[in-house]
Amino acid sequence: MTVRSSFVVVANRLPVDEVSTPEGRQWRRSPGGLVTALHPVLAEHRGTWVGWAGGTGAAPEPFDLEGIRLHPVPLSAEELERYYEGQSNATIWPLYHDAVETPAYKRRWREAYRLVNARFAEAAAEVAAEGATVWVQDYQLQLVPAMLRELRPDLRIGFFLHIPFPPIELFMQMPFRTEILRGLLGADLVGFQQRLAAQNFVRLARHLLGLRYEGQMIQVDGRQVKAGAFPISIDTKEMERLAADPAIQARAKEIREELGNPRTIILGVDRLDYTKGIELRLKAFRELLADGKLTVPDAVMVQVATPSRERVEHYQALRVKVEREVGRINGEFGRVGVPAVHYLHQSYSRTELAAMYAAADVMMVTPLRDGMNLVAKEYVASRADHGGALVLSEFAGAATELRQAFLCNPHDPDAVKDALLRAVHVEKPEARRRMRTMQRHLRTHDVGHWAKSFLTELGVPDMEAA
Ligand code: GDG
Repeated sequence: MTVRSSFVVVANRLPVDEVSTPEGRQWRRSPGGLVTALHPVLAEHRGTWVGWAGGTGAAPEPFDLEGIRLHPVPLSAEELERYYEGQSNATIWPLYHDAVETPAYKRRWREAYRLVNARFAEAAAEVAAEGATVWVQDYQLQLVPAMLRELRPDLRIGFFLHIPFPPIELFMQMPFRTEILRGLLGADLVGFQQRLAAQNFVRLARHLLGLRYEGQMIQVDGRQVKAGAFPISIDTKEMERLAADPAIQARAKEIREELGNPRTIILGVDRLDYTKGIELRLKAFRELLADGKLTVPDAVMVQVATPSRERVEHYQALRVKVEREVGRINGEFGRVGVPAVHYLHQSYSRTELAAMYAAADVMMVTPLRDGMNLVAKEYVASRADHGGALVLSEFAGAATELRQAFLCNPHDPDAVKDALLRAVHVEKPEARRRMRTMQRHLRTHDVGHWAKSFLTELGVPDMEAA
């Protein structure tokens, strides 16, 4: 029997992983800010999360986990390749990130995207109770709001885009641009990370469809669609608690020792993605070593590059480029037993990441374009000791809030080098002042605040009262 919910989240992935245990294979809630933020609302409303469970072929039956109903949507191997790797990650992802890599356009990807979006919309329509609120997440599902409205005009529909929304000139490249825009306009509220992105969206609605808007309210077919900025954040308390754990502090000390107790540890943590500016960060480090402004083993760099989208071509090419640069730096500046760059193409546990944050003197977050960037926020929240310094790209959404970071333009190698040097040499009291201000901001602007602001604006009654 289908369980119907008054609150439904629709996202590409379900917030669970299937793990092997002595009792057999079981589902476990995956760590992540989104599910942490939405869990209380979902639990209170007997909420349902609609999404792909991983794997291809038939989907598992809907099931309950920790007070949430999980409703898996199936994907075939071909759909995974066309809808997810193709249209989502080789067309929309690069286009929305300033086309820093050339987007590829393929009809069969588009068709799969349409088909899969329709499947998600149907699943949401099936599980939503009369008058329910449905919150659709991210760029993989931009057609869902309109498709769902068509099926269920009684619903209140929200959409949040986790990545940037491009300016008109770029968006206009997309072959099925009108369909995407119409898809998004099916929502009552369309949320973005940045005010500028929301502006791009309302202007696009006028440009492409001739729609009228006032402020951030667009008039569509006699309805009103609101656009707005809702900068996402992290579970600040949880990050602070993790970082304060004595076991993590001890592990941080051990990491420093394993690296040879250098004066300065420079850290990068990213999915291995061409938007994250990993290469330009390595280049800045190499040039500073060549200029003699930094020396090994006084300064070492640790770059965690979590494997990501490994079947997409641009990602394969990036891996080759990054690994060549790491080899070059270590070849020129490393010594026996003392590499200049510790490059880790691996995934780590949250606790090991927290220990790395605690061990790092300088964190480098240098994306060419990023919707928000949670790593920057995690690093700041984990420095309860008020130590450490953050180098942050102006093109990360996080730069709007973390003004006390060492901000830089990642397209300008000299600006990156300058920011890195300033962060390395900052006086302790100044570093502390900067950290403290940013931490205060994150305590009030955590992921719970994000979810609450969005849902209140969307008109979820209990959120307003909460
Ligand atoms: C998209 C937008 C926006 C990374 N390596 C490991 C690991 N991580 C965790 C980090 C962080 C998350 O993954 C990455 O989040 P980011 O925000 O940095 O980047 P995207 O994945 O590109 O996320 C972005 C975000 O959506 C939310 O709206 O901020 O702009 O692009 O939490 O800690 N976690 C673990 N092991 C790893 O090796 N456990």
